[in-house]
Amino acid sequence: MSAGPAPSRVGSDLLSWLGRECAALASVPDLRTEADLFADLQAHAVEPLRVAVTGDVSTGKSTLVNALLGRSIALVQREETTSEVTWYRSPSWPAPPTLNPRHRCQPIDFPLADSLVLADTPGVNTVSGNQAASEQLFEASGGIEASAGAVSVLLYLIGGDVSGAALRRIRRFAALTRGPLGEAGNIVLVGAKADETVGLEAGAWEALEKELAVKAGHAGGRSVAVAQLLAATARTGGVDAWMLDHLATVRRWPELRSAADSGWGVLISTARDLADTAPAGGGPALTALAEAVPALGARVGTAAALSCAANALDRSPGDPSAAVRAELERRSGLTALEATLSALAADADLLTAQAVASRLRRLRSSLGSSRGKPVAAILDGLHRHPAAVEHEWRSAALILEGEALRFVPRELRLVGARRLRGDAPPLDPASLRHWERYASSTSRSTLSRRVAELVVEADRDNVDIQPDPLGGGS
Ligand SMILES: Nc1nc2c(ncn2[C@@H]2O[C@H](COP(=O)(O)OP(=O)(O)OP(=O)(O)O)[C@@H](O)[C@H]2O)c(=O)[nH]1
Ligand SMILES: [Mg+2]
Repeated sequence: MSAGPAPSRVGSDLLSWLGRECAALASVPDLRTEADLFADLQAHAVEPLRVAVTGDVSTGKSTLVNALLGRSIALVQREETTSEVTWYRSPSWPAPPTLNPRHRCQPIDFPLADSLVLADTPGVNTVSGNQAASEQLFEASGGIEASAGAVSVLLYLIGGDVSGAALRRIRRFAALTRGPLGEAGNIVLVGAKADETVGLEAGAWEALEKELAVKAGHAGGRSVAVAQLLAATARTGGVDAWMLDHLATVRRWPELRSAADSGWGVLISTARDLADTAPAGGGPALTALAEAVPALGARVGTAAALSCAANALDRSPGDPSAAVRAELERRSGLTALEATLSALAADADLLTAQAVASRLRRLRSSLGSSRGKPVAAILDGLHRHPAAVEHEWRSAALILEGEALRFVPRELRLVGARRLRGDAPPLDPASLRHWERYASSTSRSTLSRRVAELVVEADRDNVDIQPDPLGGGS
């Protein structure tokens, strides 16, 4: 075990150092029994950002994972389905040791594979009790298990209202992985199946995102609405000749498009009525459409989405499949979620370091003062690492970019965040005065005062932090 980190380039250097230190713990004679745990801590430190997808049963977690993977790999069904935790990770990352027999690794290349590893998990409220397979990722009973908090970011899918149980679970995870300021900034509330919960109108999505942002503010996170089924269908080959044939039928009969707005039942009865009266050649296609409704529903969720997909054929006569895929993907909102994930992945070094440090802190308490000494030495080294100040500033930036300090005007928050990240010129006098006032206002929370202090400090020190050229996380 080395005495402390060698001072060098900040950022991913810290993680390499942390990974080596965790690996070295395995050779401490007194700690040999924990070898698997140390190997997992090492893997956690050096691999891309660990992201887990969780939420109630059937909120569409596996569908979202398939959309992000661009392939239908995770099993999707109406009823309770996922029973184990599957880690999807680039084949270039060796599998970490299995700390839980109900976790497995699936090597796969996917668009974000260089910047994150993705876990699909059972619902948190299963009848079968399958959530036991993933609980350890999010919570620590007794507050000491170092295998808890083994993910750095949580995507928490919300199917309707944000329940008290969900908020408690989210806050427990935030506490497990908290950063230097007490807030982790590593939680995304996902308004899932938005097509079903609020419909496809842009205004309804804005309202949903605003509502979630308030809750995400309480949870120290950020929020985004998605209709993941539309993205999964667009990206995993769901827009095939069979579907295009049915869309062509919907396109041909304006009555069907308006019927679709009233739901599948009305669409079926309208198609059947039309089939009886349709001129020669139209009947079979209409009857086939009525019969195909359950299978179409499994691809687009709502009849309104089917009608939107048919409208896309009108607008782009060139390549009908590409037009429909583009429309479904646009409606799904998935690119906004991917942008959020990419932004978090750009802070992978920070988020991973804080998650691993939290695990080490719990490990030190569980080992006691004598056996826990080598772990305490690592924590001490982390504290003294040259990256520590930069981490505190970037933590503050993450908080400003999320929803936790929503009462601060958005423009001011974003300028403050950019200043903390060193990629904006000095604050103008009016903004600086705002931040100084926040920093000294006793009516504000400790968190907001500390964040304001750091903005002022970063601005005064005028140090421009350059982004990590390796992208962090590895
Ligand atoms: N309307 C609509 N339905 C969806 C969406 N995403 C998933 N579904 C449907 O919801 C059901 C459950 O989807 P899954 O992806 O299996 O949900 P899950 O959260 O992984 O379920 P468990 O693993 O059992 O907890 C399936 O019938 C999906 O087709 C969506 O964006 N919109
Ligand atoms: Mg599932």
